[in-house]
Amino acid sequence: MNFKTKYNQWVELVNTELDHLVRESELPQGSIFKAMRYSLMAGGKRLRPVLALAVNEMFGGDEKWVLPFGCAVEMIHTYSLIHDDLPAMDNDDYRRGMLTNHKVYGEALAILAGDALLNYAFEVMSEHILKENKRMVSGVRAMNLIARSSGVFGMIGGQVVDLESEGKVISLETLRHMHKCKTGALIKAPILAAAVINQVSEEEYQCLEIYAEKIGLAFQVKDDILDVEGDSEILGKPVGSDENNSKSTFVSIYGLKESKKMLEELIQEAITEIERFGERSGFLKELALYIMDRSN
Ligand code: GRG
Repeated sequence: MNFKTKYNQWVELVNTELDHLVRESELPQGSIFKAMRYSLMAGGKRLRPVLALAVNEMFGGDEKWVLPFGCAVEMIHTYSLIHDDLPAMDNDDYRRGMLTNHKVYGEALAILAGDALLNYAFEVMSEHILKENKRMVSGVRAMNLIARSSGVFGMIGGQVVDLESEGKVISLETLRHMHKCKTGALIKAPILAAAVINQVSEEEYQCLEIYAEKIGLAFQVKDDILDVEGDSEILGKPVGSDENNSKSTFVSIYGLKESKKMLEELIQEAITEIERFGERSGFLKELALYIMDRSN
């Protein structure tokens, strides 16, 4: 099966599971479920759950067991996008080709929808783990990894550095640290969570960690490039927001040409690392190339 077909199959699987996990409700608080579903089911590449599923398959793992962890990361990712778009943060009107959550439901419910998705991610994972005694320890380890990656040592930490860097020229070291936390941590989390669930060896874990860090950084470099030369129709959000918000990006510091070179190098390094797994690495190799060539 070719890469795109396989990717799309996994996207379908994830969408079906998310649709099943977050239902509309007749309860008096029904509006929160609507607001959660609005952003969660608005499309998106589903890159993070696909990464969990791909690593899991590489080790011959049980798809049904890893899927809720992947979906939980997607819920956390969606909460971060809802909050990032709020007037107090980036104040964006469009996301995933649709009006942002606060534009439709108002600021208060959008904040709560983000909070609810974050909380629900941990409800989903913990309920799933509680179902099977035998896999409880590796399940809790995977959940802990996801918690840490989305918190103050990961995504939230990176967002704080981003917020406090606006309008300032920051060093390459700070820029890398910011992106390692803000974007990279939540790309690395599903990869390593699937590794932990499959009880991979120390050597295999390290290899996946390097691959994850390379594609995580490459993902951000590409994001910065797309913000300059992407198509807003395809991206589903306006371009040029980094410049408008006076953000330091790889492009603003290095220029387009150098950023593209950096992107190619990171992807090549990621491929070299994952090739250690031999034939089993086919999908993850192609996925690295997809990150480089993506248009949204
Ligand atoms: C508010 C705690 C908090 C964190 C926000 C993720 C984030 C941190 C901000 C989003 C800003 C941004 C555009 C970051 C660049 C990388 C990124 C996460 C892009 C969006 O991810 P995609 O391209 O989105 O995977 P889809 O919609 O495809 O899921």
